[in-house]
Amino acid sequence: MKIQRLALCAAPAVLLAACSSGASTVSGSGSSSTRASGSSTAEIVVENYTFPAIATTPGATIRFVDRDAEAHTVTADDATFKIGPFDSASPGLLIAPAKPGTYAFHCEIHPTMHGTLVVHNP
Ligand SMILES: [Cu+2]
Repeated sequence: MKIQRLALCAAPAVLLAACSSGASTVSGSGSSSTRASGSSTAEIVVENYTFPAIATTPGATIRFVDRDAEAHTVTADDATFKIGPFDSASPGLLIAPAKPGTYAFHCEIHPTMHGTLVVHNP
């Protein structure tokens, strides 16, 4: 399901425009913004130039899916981690820090974008 939609969005400009303009209504199979899949991989949707709150466990893999027209980065304010730029064609993968705590991060491309990654004790 998801792969099919990605494939459509990767098709020529006309389709791509259709995909992005319909994004708000075609939110798909009820998957909301923050969803921990139960395994150690969580998927985070970055949409409307906003990061959702993220809670995870040490060493977990977090997949950032970009639904905006522009690329983003996830850069810890204290430089503990940095991924990206990633965009709608290729998600970003972040391995959560091993040390529990609260990490503030931002997007280097859009200085107004800020988020918080909370790493819980395992
Ligand atoms: Cu950004």
